Amino acid sequence: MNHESSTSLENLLAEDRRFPPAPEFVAQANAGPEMSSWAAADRPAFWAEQARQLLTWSTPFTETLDWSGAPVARWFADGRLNACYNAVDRHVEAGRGDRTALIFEGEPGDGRTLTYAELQIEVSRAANALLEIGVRTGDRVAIYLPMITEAVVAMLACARIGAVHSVVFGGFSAEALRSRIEDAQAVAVITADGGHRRGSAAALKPAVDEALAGGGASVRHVLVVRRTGQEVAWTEGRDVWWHEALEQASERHEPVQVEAEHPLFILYTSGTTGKPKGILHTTGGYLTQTAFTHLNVFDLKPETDVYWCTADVGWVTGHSYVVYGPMLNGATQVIYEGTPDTPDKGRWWEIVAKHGVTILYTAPTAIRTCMKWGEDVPGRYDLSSLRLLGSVGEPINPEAWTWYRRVIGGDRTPVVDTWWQTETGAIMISPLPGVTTAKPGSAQTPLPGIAADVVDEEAHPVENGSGGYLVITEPWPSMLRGIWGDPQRFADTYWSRFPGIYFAGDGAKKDEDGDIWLLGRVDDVMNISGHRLSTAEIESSLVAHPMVAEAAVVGASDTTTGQAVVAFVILRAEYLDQVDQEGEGADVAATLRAHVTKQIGPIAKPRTILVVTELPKTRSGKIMRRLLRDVAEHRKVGDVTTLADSSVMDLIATGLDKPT
Ligand code: 6R9
Repeated sequence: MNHESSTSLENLLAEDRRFPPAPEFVAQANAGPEMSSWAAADRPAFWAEQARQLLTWSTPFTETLDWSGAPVARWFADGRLNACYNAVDRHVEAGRGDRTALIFEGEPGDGRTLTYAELQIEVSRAANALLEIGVRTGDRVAIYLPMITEAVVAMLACARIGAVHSVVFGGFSAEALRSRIEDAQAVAVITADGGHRRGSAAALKPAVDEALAGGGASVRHVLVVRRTGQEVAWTEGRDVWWHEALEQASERHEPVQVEAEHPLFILYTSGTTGKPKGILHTTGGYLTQTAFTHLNVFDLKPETDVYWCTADVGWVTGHSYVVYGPMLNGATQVIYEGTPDTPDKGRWWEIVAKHGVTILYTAPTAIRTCMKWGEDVPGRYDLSSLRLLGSVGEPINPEAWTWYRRVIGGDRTPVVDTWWQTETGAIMISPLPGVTTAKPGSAQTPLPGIAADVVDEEAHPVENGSGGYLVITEPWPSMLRGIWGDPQRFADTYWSRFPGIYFAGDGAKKDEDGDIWLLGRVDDVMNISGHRLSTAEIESSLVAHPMVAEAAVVGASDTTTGQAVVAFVILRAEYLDQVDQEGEGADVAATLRAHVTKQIGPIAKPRTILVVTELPKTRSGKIMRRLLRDVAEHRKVGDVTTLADSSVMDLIATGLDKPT
């Protein structure tokens, strides 16, 4: 365990505030204490029952779990179903078509609501439009959109025809989009002219054009949503307006019933190497666990709740808790296009008050930002509709947790700290709001049907009161089925550290009651504002710049974003000569920041760039990021005995007088 983990651990375990669920909440809660014992008695049978209760199958399954091909699980494999039918059509067929599905808030203040019946028509038209441009069952479709209703419709339309969506976050660069399109061999891209961000129209289509100019030969068509109305370049024969295609398409479409193990989506996430991993999720198991967790962790009452998850569909949280989980349960939900401070810092709370939001799910980084802005901002709005708050994406520090409950939740609402990953597909560890006495800062207990533990180096469960590695010891329905096109990497990445056991990459601790406290990643993956980024990915981007000879990137603690990117770079000698002559050294940081933004996206942009003459390396040539983290966090540098040359740290320390 590294230095900062052990420090934060002491802070965390000094946290002794307790929040038992209110009796009124317990009395109406969806999940009670009996659920855990039922699930523990027969895990597969528990999930089979959830799959039957929560989903509609065109062919009921008779097999529950097949683990004979481990680590690739097959759940409910002989059943057939359609994800979009389950998320939309069946609610209409059951007479609930008039219920509002989506309440859209555009950043400029425009809005739109869609009922389930209206959504059924729109997804049917979109499915027909996809068929019209030649997309077929099993094909991959890249989606590169702002947070608008069409993003939800596009994903569901793919699922409706059995095509596999690969959503690429709209904040990612053309280069990131190109590599994802090529890895998945996508046949079509769905994008928009642009989206509204921080008060202006941010273009998206040019990035698609650039991505396809530099590769992406598999793409035959680009569907373009008109959102901002800005000018777009047009490639005749390839580009098609979304609204025109939908207008011409029939509003009737029969959902394609697929096998439970049919791929539903690929979502790329950062690993420890430079190449992002295409995490593959399939249909039946994924839908079962997203529906189950959404219903029980958020205690959803579909008739009365107004749910809002602030995540973008570009992240897994947007997949599982904007699109699939809520819609499978027939929820009414808000989606918001823009930033929390546009036009002012009260925007989120204005939305909560305006729509009477009852359940809010967001990330610690957003909560800490609101704390910084001051409690008088939310204090200006009526937030009394809220009855449950959720957190996801990174460890939530107890101060942020208690602030969230007190200021946003009026000292009344349960707070659920939900631990999960792109790979797990759905929530794995979280309090149950009507059962668990909450501890600020702890995700606490594996959900019913989930087997998680904290183990030592030898895979032995640690004693209560000790720390180690968080692992999942039994297969779960929404587990990833692999890394797209790379089964070996799947086995190596998740199943080799502790053979036969899924290792998530997180450090954790069990307290005296056996509750789990997450301590952050133990690998070279950073968590910036709840978004995963790999040090290697940013390093390889930096060294791709002609100015840079070598680079090392670390995630340093940051009070707002959790971690921030700090880059140590060694410049090429030729460049240094040039700087000396022209005195342009100050531009180094700006140039490299712009370069990383272009290559990966703004979230990967280093907060700090330090120009150094050496990097600390072990004798085997591995960069010792631990030491660089000490420097980046202004700590006394730790043990340097494994360095090939221990004087390097002195060189770095002296060079730090002028951080750029
Ligand atoms: C859903 C999501 C996964 C990584 C994960 C962990 C961190 C997520 C957390 C949490 C502590 C929580 N993480 N939720 N850490 N407490 N409640 O965020 O997926 O983007 O794949 O990130 O995020 O480190 O390993 P993803």
